Amino acid sequence: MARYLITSAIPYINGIKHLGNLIGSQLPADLHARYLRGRGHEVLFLCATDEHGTPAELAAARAGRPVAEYCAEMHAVQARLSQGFRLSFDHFGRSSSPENHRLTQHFALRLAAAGLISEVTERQMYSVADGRFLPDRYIEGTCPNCGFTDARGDQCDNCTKQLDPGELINPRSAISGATDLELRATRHLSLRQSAMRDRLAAWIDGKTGWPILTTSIARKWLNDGDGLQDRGITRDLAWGVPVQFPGAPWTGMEGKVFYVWFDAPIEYIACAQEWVAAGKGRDWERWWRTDRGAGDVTYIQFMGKDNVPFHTLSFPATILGSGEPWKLVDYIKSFNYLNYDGGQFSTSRGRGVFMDQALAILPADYWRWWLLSHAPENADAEFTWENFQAAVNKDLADVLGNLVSRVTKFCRAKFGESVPEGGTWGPREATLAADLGQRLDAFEGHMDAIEIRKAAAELRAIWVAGNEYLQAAAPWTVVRTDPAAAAAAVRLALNLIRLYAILARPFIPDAAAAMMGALGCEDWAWPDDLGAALTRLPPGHPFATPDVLFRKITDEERADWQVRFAGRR
Ligand code: B3M
Ligand code: ZN
Repeated sequence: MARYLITSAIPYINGIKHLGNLIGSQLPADLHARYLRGRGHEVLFLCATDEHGTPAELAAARAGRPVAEYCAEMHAVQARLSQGFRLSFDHFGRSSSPENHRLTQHFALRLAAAGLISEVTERQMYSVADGRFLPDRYIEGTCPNCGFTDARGDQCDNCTKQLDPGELINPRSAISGATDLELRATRHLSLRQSAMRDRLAAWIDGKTGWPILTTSIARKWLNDGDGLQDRGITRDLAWGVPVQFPGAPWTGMEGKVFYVWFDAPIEYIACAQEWVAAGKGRDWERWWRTDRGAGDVTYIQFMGKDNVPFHTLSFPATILGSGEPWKLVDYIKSFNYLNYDGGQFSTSRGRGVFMDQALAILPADYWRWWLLSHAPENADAEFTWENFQAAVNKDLADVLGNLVSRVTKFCRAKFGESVPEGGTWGPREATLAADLGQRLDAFEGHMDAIEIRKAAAELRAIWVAGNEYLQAAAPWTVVRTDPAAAAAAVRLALNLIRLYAILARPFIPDAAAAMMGALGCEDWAWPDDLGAALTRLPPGHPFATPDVLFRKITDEERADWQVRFAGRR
């Protein structure tokens, strides 16, 4: 038994996430956490909401709410939806927690003591009417590229050009609309990442087994242009972790907070402290401090590809720069994007399926199965309703669900609701067992390697093998001439249902629980000994015939949903 720390990129607080966000980090992280637990390992699985920064402030302002209240409410909404999707976090924390405030300030102190923080003076837009400096996103104006009148200081949403606020024509404050803006000098803290280039490069070079998607992004940032840039880590905002705190070695930083990307990854650690504070665990240092036992922890992070630079360079710079024995990540699993029906998911246009809408139309397992079996691992993937309907109807209803209902119903009718006795295994059973043994090895290999699509395909093949066996053994025909042989086949098939529940549990936990529940069994032990697993339910063991596990999606539903989630133009 080994110990695994698993974190998912922490979702921004502003708004409900869509299915593309879900498959980009939280759902695959959950799959892996569940798998490792299933294999008997000790797992700490953490996630949180990312609550600071301009998006949170702006979303709260748009909702007409104080930002702290807005974040508390949205955290509760996201927590409820994660539960709905059966995301098995040991704790779902908040980056605005007191723990994260303290830890973020602690890291800033350590980095300053190590000479890795410098003070820089910048010229930044100041709004006289609002009495404050405006971060890039708080400045709007006309795009110099396409003439769009609502371009933001950091980007034009119409032509997607990245902008500098100084380039906007007729700039105005996004808060008040005021146009009396002027460039004023202001001081900020900067993390001297450039001074850490060699240490970071050496660390990345040691990660030979990492996915190409992860290391290529990191190397590009390390080596491109002038190399690793120093990075401003403070912003002129009210909501966030204050930069001027008792004991801080700088002065005059009142009214500034740390940049959201500085404090967000630190929440991975603070979240473990919150987990202890919530009474769910006793010792967070055992997971995070290599001088307190975390040396034998394997730490795996899950995230979308756009988050990779922050996790391969910025956060390690914070950790290494502190000079303290914090646990560094061992493996980063990153994802491409999931597109929606010929375009992109769009929050502003309501295009695509969002987590709350998904659960309102179908149970979590349907979505989990499709998303995981189509995870955007090696390239972007696309959700289409045709593909979703086909996967649900074939894989879940026809292949898995049908096997479960056929076997239990037939057994009830011919032998009663307990595992039948009589008969022995013949060559057909031995062939199935050998085939399953090979497939199980392959499945475990893919799961260990976090090759999610391959693992899903192998799992499906394991279900298909059971169906093919039943088709060939045909107990419904054989029972007329050789009831003992039919009993042996049904007994094996009932044990297959248990095996499938165990293997499928990380993907479709509710269906797995229903299968195991119907079998009246609580033994979820991993089938390390396949032969023993296939005879685990002995003759005479009672079961209950379960309800339909998965229903089919009709063509009418598919057409209706396609229109309903197409979004506004
Ligand atoms: N909230 C971005 C995202 O959700 C950001 C991740 C933070 S991970 C420390 O894609
Ligand atoms: Zn533009």
